[in-house]
Amino acid sequence: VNLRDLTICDATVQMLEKARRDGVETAFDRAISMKACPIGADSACCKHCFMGPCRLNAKDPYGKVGVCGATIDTIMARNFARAVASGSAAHTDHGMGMLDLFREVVKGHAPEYRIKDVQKLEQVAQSIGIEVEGRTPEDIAMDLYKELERTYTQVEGEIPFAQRAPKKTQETWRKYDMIPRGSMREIMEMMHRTHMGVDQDFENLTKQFSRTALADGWGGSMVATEISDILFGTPKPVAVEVNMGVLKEDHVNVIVHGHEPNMFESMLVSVNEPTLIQAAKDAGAKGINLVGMCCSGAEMMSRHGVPHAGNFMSTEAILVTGAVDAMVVDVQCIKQGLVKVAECYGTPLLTTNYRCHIEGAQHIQFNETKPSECTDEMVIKAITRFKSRNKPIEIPKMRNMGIHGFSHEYINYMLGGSFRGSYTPLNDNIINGRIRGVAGVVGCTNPRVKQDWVHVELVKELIRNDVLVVQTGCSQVALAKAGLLTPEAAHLAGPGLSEVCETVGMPPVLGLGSCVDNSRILIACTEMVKTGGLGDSIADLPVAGAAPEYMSEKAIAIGQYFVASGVYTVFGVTFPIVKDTKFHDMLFRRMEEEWGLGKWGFTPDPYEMARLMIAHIDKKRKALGI
Ligand code: BF8
Ligand code: SF4
Repeated sequence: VNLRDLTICDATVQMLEKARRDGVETAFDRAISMKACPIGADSACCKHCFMGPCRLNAKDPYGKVGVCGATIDTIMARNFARAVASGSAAHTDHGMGMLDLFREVVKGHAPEYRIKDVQKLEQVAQSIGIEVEGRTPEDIAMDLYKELERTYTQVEGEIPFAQRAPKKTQETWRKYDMIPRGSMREIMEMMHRTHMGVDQDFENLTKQFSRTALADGWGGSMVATEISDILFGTPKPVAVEVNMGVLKEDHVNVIVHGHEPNMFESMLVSVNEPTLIQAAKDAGAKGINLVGMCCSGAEMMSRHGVPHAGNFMSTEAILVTGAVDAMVVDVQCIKQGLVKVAECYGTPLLTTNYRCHIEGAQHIQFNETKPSECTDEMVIKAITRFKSRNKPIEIPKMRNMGIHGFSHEYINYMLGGSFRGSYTPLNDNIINGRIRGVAGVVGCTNPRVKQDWVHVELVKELIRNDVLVVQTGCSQVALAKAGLLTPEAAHLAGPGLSEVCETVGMPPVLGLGSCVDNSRILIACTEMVKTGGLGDSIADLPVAGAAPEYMSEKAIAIGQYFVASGVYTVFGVTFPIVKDTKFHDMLFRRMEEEWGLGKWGFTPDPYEMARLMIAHIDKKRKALGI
């Protein structure tokens, strides 16, 4: 296999070459030797009970049913629902972790953290009807905590952030009973209803997994984003370097890879601790070099300009440099395969969250009441490893500067000139046609497709057609490595978009942060609706979404909450569903045509994907008469 067929990331290629020489195996190798199961890929199997597992025939979907009689539509809808439940659980549990920290901060139990962004606190509180005038931040924060706890624990009613959505979008949700009560209840009910012998109507299941997904997008993910902004600061544009070249041979290199910003924030404090810097120098290093990977890396680069070393499919490859003195992880997207690679290069792999131990990794529990205890200890471990480096080090030279940290608040500010301004200039540019529409391109990388390639080709095609692109997660890092998160990339955009970019001095591709920060896109869409001229609901907007190289269940949850919010969303790689079935028709047509929401699309081809998204944007423009 030619390594250039596996990834367009030069640094990853270089490290995969070295891995071959070193006899080290990665997920790329395993994806080649282990072909995907064709029955599972179509979601034509069920193991929800022990009369099975049952296999249906995707080529003749209605020719057979499971032992219990379950049809292909029931089986696919249940499998899809469980992916949504799992993905939503991941984001909402992350959000709950942030909310737990927020509560401890408000109560004064976590003295090393504080409310950093009072303006954001007030804005978020106001957005759900909490009085802020003449009150102390502590008072407002306590009320906000109590309100947001309902996102999780509420048994009846509507989760608080649902009221931020456009009125018409809310009405559609209410009509189909889709507004989440509390995420714990929705996820529990979803698991119940997909148990053997319960909900066996794909349409009814679609309503519940939409509600479950909305409990993620307008619930758990949004809580994660907003509370993180309040505690750690709302991102503003910042120039940051990405790619493996951010490692420094003469420094102690610490990588943090995961999702929750709290431990990473504390790590940032630890690496700046004078005694630890001195210890690193005593060990012969010039200093301590902290870099991020994956989503917590994306948050830290947006908020603090911490360099980013790469996305999901580069986490094993970067260990092959031999230059990583510690890889610190928390939760989600952490391949168990890292253990072996880390072992080969003598890199400590350190888990920190009680939810995520990995056999063969060392666990150092992170505790928010004494955060630096854990992070200091990990830095010391990294320094020790630096001292005992005994193998040749090879760091790929690639480094790409880009601008990151475009919160929806900042987009507002950038285009409108004031934090309390409006989205009027964006809407105006859409209405006058300079900007054709807005596309969210997000999600993972996946060894079943050429790493970064689908992301990059898709985004280039979109901006060439005057579609402004907003990004999060591993996709944002793919484009940053390709150099598109710079104002200079405006020349790759069509004439209208490049004119807007040049006037404002912004890149044609805006990086919004991590995967939970997809909630920023929901709010940006809402602002566009509320500003006027582009319809009454999110479903009216000339926007589309894509996750061209997705791999996780979280991506399915995100896709479903965008669809249920009114956005046409196209996935690549593979779609876990059999074509020409009733459930397929539900997701790919009926949700839009009959329920007035968004719908799904699928193609692995980036050019076709761009074409589908642009056609949808044009359809919405036409309906708006613009
Ligand atoms: O939440 S984009 S590979 S790192 S799942 Fe994971 Fe996918 Fe990356 Fe972040 Ni999102
Ligand atoms: Fe088979 Fe039905 Fe059991 Fe699923 S629930 S494994 S289709 S018998």
